[in-house]
Amino acid sequence: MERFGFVGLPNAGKSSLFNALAGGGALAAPYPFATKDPNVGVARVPDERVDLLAEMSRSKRAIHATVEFVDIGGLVAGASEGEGLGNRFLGAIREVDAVVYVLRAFDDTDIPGSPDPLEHLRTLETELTLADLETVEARVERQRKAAAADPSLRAEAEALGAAQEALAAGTPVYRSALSAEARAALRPFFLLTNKPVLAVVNVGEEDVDRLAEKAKPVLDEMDDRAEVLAMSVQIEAEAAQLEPAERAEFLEAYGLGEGALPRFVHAAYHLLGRRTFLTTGEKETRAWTIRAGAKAPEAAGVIHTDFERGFIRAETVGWRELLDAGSWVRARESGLVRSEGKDYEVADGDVMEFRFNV
Ligand SMILES: Nc1nc2c(ncn2[C@@H]2O[C@H](COP(=O)(O)OP(=O)(O)OP(=O)(O)O)[C@@H](O)[C@H]2O)c(=O)[nH]1
Ligand SMILES: [Mg+2]
Repeated sequence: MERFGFVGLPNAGKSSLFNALAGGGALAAPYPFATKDPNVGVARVPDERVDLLAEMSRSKRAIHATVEFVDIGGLVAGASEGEGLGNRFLGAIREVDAVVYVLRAFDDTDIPGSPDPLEHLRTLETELTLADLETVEARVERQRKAAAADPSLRAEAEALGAAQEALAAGTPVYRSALSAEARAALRPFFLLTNKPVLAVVNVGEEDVDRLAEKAKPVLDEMDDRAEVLAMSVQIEAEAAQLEPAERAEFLEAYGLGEGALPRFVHAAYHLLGRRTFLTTGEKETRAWTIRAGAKAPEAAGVIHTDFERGFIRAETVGWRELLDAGSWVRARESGLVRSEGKDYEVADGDVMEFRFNV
């Protein structure tokens, strides 16, 4: 399951975003540090392909992919030195797949805080960078000594040294000049700024028809290093409280389509390079998440390690073609089902059945 950790200044809308995506459960309040303990929630990834194929196969169960969200307390300038709630909650998001910056761009004089997302971004990154610098400084000497004795540790030690230099200069690792290899070597240290970033620009209700314009300053500042998504977290959180039919009507009135979750997941999967393949049958129809570029045996391994070990071939058909054919049998009769081997790169939306031998 993909996991996302939210960071931001107090009152930026982290808990409201959590509610919008996870369907509620977090206290969102107009005072700083409303969140004292991390909120953890799981959401089903909306995916019509699963629903349609489940209907076609009369599956007993339809299993969507799920994602996890972790909402922590707000950070303030000086958090690394204990200001506000300090930065101890950052530990709760060390192991997430991506960090979500919640940047406030809504103006509301009743709610303390600046409405300038770039100011939020700067303060936030300073604190994350300082937290990482602390982590790196605690390790770098020890790692150097270890590498002197064991050359296999050299890449890690060198990467730590490079990270220390970038962080000390105030640059988060993901925005630094560190190579992909160096960043991979840093993975065991769980640095916060070494993770992919998705920035959510939280705009006011009055700006929902100008999302692209509101996202632009952050987009420019990020210079392609992060995914940037603008939304009115408030409206989306209100929508998430409603019954599905009412929700659709409510979002429609704002011209917001399906709402926050599909857009968020789409941006997040893009950021992380994730793809979905499907399996369908009477027992269940299910969405499985793989990395972009994964070959058929790797996809099989997501279901079961035996499938990967004993992989022979994968019967494969695009979900739309299968649906149009109406069943596996008919799709096969029409020659739509391809028999793919171990070098086949799985495409998003492939429906697969694995042949294996153990
Ligand atoms: N007007 C307006 N208010 C918003 C918006 N997003 C959030 N709020 C309000 O701002 C306040 C703070 O939101 P939260 O979601 O609690 O913020 P947070 O980032 O979790 O704050 P902490 O947990 O204190 O760090 C709440 O009263 C929200 O209702 C918005 O887009 N517009
Ligand atoms: Mg909160």
